[in-house]
Amino acid sequence: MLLYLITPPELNDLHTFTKTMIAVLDVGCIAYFQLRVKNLSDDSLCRIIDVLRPEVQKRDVAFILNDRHDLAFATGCDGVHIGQNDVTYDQARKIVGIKSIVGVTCYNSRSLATIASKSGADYVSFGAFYTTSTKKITHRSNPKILSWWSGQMKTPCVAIGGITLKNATPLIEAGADFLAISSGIWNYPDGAVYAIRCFKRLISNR
Ligand code: TZP
Ligand code: MG
Repeated sequence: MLLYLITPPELNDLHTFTKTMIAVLDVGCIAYFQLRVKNLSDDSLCRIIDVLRPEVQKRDVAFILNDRHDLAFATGCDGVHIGQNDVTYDQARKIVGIKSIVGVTCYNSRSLATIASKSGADYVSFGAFYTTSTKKITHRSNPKILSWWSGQMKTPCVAIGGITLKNATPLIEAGADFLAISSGIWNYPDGAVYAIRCFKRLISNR
């Protein structure tokens, strides 16, 4: 069990964020890092990727871009995360190539996840498990889908949505392979580095 760190939705002070991100990554226990910022021009997005991507990749963490398979390929990201309203898995795979990571949002749906897995997705994500202000939630998930999935399928599953230190344990016990977290790290009252240290302890030996 490892973590999947998602950026805050806005990165207004990129310099300060980069320093915090490096300190967080250096704690360890993070497998994926997703850049998820909305409503930016391609130029602004590429500028952020150019700053963050090398720091993430040199720590052996996969740099995943949300939504934009085209830019993920063009800018040297390790992969792309696509939702059910983005391009299809096949369209994304065709652009990013067989070596890149493609992850797919599957809400609380066994059938969407089975289709994604059979198509070749590197991971499927289920959520939202809890309420969150990071994203307007259209689907809620139940931990039962994690136990069902991990009992049947080899494709790793990611749990997402409102995950914090206080509510993560049922998802870990249900069989999530990765916990995807944004506000539970960045908005933690004692700081992001402290939060990630606590998560590291929580998931150790899982
Ligand atoms: N998809 C479902 S919930 C969510 C996304 C991208 C937001 C995750 O952020 P947080 O702050 O951990 O709820
Ligand atoms: Mg999307």
